[in-house]
Amino acid sequence: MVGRLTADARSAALSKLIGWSEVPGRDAITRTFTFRDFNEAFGFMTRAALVAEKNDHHPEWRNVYKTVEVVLSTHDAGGVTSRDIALAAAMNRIAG
Ligand code: HBI
Repeated sequence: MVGRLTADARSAALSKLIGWSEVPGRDAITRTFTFRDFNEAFGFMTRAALVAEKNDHHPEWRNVYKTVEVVLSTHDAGGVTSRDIALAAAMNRIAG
């Protein structure tokens, strides 16, 4: 199992991830993506879901119309790991 990142390592990784920030009071990271419409938001979720399933690492997320609110944390490890950073980077690439 991959281990939780230290606070310093998490900050360093976050500084390279546009739009992502720490969740207050929880060892997790979050970003809210806003698209032009529901179609684009759901297209993003579909592509991100394929990456998540391929890597066996899944997001907590909530879709309301054209926004997708994502929270990433590695449940097995009880906090943010390199797997969350990798999925966050993939989501940023998918969102363009
Ligand atoms: N997704 N975010 C997240 N965290 C996990 O620990 C996790 C997961 N998806 C699948 C998964 N773990 C499995 O490896 C275990 O539940 C068996």
